[in-house]
Amino acid sequence: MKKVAIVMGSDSDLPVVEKATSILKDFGVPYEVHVYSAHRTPEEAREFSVNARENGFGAIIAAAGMAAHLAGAIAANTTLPVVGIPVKSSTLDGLDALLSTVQMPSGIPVATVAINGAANAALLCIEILSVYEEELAIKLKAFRDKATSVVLEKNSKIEAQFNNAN
Ligand code: RP5
Repeated sequence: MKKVAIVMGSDSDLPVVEKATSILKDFGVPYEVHVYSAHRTPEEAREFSVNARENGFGAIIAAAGMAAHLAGAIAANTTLPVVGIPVKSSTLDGLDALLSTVQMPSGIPVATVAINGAANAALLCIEILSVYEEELAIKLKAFRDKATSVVLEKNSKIEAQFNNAN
């Protein structure tokens, strides 16, 4: 199976990124985690991206905050799918990172998830790998079915609480 790379701009992004590592682990998807900054280590970020496909990766998650150019800088140097996580920092509530990550020029796509949306970043990468990995497609279906059951159970409780008295 191809690996998922998670690259973050700083180790301070780790609390956000851990939601993605947890899901990848649960699904049995091999992954690596790296710290490369588009601004502080541009050469290393480029080197990693250029070699990512031949190093066995199938998708890359890039998490960064503030003027978050990491996902775009990685996407510029690989044709692997890149999923960007805008990380919320202490100012501007993550809107800075969201706009920096999502507003890519035509031709260099970055699939941007919600601010701090690491769970969806992992799930999107798993969906990408599931095109060729039937085992992952089955696990994704089970994951969705479980989410459905959880909501229906909540609905039953709420309906019992509010509707039976009418
Ligand atoms: C970004 O700047 C990083 O991705 C991080 O979200 C933010 C702050 O980095 P540190 O100053 O904590 O290293 O490049």
